[in-house]
Amino acid sequence: MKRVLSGIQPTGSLNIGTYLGSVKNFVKLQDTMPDYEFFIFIADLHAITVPKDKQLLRNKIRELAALYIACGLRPDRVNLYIQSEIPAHSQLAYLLQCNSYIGELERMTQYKEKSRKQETGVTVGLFTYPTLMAADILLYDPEFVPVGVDQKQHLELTRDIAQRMNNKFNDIFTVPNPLIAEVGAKIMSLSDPTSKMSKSDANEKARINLLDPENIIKKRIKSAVTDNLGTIKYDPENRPGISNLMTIYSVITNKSFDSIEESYEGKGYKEFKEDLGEIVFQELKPIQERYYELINSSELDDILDKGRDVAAKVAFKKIMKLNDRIGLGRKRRK
Ligand code: ATP
Ligand code: LTN
Repeated sequence: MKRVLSGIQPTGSLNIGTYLGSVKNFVKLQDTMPDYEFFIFIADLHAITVPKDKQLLRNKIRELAALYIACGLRPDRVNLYIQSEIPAHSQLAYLLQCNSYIGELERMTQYKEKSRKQETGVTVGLFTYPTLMAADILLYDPEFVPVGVDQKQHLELTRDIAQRMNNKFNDIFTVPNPLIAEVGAKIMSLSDPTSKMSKSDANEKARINLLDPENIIKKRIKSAVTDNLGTIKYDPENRPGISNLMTIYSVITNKSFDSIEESYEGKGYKEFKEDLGEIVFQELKPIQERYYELINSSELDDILDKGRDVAAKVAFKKIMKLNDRIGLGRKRRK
């Protein structure tokens, strides 16, 4: 069966920007691509390329897994697993490192940016991150890998490495294609609508996290920056604040900007924001309810166990095949 694969790092908290811009899309793909098998994993090994607190990391891994299921990833369609529970990821990463060049890793923008920000203690893990990412992908021979634009360069490197390995080791890997989300909704910060809503923004007021309680959700919308024109009109160039709120409204309700404008003609921000607060709350309520059901349940462990078992089998087979083609260990008896 053809496959789609992606990984998510367990850092920060999921907010409505990531949810509306990415997770919701992902949930849609599982239904619109019925001929494909889905592999989605929590990239915890990637998270430790920069130092992490033990308890926080543990909690984030589980939180993210529960949230993805709560947002609608269906365990019968998706193999959801935790990267570090499958040793083949680290094994293949090493084998790929022996077939990658320092020069090509030095060219990676994310490495350049992250290592520049962190003046001392830049780890080898941060440097070799793209070869681990390539391993995550190539183990499973996916045809498509949905990622944000920021990961496109890593995907290109993965393709280069796959082709190089294919030349050396007799077409061992499928060369994957990036599936860059078509520019869907980009949700902006609630306190500065000219920059993206982001989990690393120090200002809490800038975002709504998926697990925020009702009063916080409504408070954040109420205090969202707009302008002093007071009319509900979509004009992202000149009126980014209200346009951003309208985008959130539109993505959740599937209403066009025209019809939103129409229903708020003659009404002001107060009424619009009250409605939007309720709309966002109603969207997040079932997600939160499902999340709290899952987070301490054995159901979540069963989902992650099943995902791990399916993925581990595929991954182990690939490692054995590659070891054999490289000439490692003893020759396998047929
Ligand atoms: P950081 O704050 O570290 O930059 P982030 O909040 O941008 O992180 P990521 O984990 O890098 O989140 O993003 C995961 C996915 O969600 C990416 O595909 C990204 O394009 C998408 N995404 C993140 N924030 C938004 C947003 N505000 N609007 C639309 N899509 C978003
Ligand atoms: N590097 C990615 C997360 C990631 C990933 C992957 C995505 C790790 N391994 C494999 C797709 C396929 C990120 O930081 N968003």
